[in-house]
Amino acid sequence: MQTPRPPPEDLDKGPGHASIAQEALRVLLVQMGLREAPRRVGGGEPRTEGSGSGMGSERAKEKPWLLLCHALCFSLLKASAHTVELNDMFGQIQSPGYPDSYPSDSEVTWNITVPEGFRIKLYFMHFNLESSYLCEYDYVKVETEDQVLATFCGRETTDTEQTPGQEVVLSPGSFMSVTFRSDFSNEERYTGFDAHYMAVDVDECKEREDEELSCDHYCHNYIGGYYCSCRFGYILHTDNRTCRVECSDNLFTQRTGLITSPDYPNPYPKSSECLYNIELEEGFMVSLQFEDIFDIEDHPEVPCPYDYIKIKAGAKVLGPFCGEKAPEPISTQSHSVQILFRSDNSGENRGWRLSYRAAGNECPELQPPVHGKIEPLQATYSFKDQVLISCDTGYKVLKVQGLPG
Ligand SMILES: [Ca+2]
Ligand SMILES: [Ca+2]
Ligand SMILES: [Ca+2]
Repeated sequence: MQTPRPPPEDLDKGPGHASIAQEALRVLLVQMGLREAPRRVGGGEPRTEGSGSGMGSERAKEKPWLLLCHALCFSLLKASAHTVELNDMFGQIQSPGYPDSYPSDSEVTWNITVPEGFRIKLYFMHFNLESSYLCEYDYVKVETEDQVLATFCGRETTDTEQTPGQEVVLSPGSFMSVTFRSDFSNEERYTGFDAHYMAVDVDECKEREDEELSCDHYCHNYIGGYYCSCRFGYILHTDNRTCRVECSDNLFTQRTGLITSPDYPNPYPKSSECLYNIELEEGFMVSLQFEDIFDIEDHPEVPCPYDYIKIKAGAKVLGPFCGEKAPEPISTQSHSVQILFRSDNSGENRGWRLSYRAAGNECPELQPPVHGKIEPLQATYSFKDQVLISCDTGYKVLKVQGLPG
């Protein structure tokens, strides 16, 4: 393993034979790109892995003139750290001076922004930076606002440093920043890098894991965006994501009937408001009974905040009902009942089924005539029941008594 370079502050050896002022001037010229960097005392051989302490003392010889330089050309160094804003759909990024060797003490950041619905693909055609343990010296760092995507340095990938090679860096969103930094010296000449970027489409249909954003039924990806559509019989909700049904116009006038949530026993549609009206003549009273599966999205603490069923009978309102336990049978005492069922924009629940019966008031006891019969023959009769009274052969119906209506 290569020994990490000690920070300049830890170095305490002398400046060698060159005078401090001369060295400072030389570094200034190098900074300005006017002069080639000097070879260091002890030769310009690249540091090798496991070379250990020798390197620290080699670097140590640079210290005093280097500190002076930092003081002298502070403003120059500052000017070399800059940011470039890139907003095109594609582009090229190169190290300063490319294809010539890059200067020391240089820092450039390219902020790449592409439109929403795209991400950024970055790749390198050429890469040649000074190598160092964990890329401490010179590096190219690729980041988003809150995440480091890659750090590259060196000439080839080792255990502790990585070059981009054929690797493609993809941003998760529509922003990427690329920072190139070189430290205060180079062991030899490095030619830097040549990178390219392009905006690529995000396939929202394949990548949306968040239910709050994904399409309820069908998803259609296109370059720069996506849209949702619905199965036959459904309508896209104004949220452009969930599929609702039109179910506000159900009228029941028979004395018995069966009502279910849409698609029962399959999961009911999202974002829907269904209204079922049971309307019978005055004199009837409707009773309701839930059957089989009852499954409406609920919450352990808050009563029915998402989906619910509400029953309105005359002036009475029953519910909201939700959860997995069906309400007990309900005698509404009314001939007119409205059932409201509402669902929100998420969840998969199977819904409900109820049967209703409308019963009339009971009639006084009815006896067949002495020489005749009643059809149908029942123990009791109620409001709106119809009977046929007929006489035995040779007799006539004279008067009908006690039958309502
Ligand atoms: Ca360097
Ligand atoms: Ca897309
Ligand atoms: Ca729901």
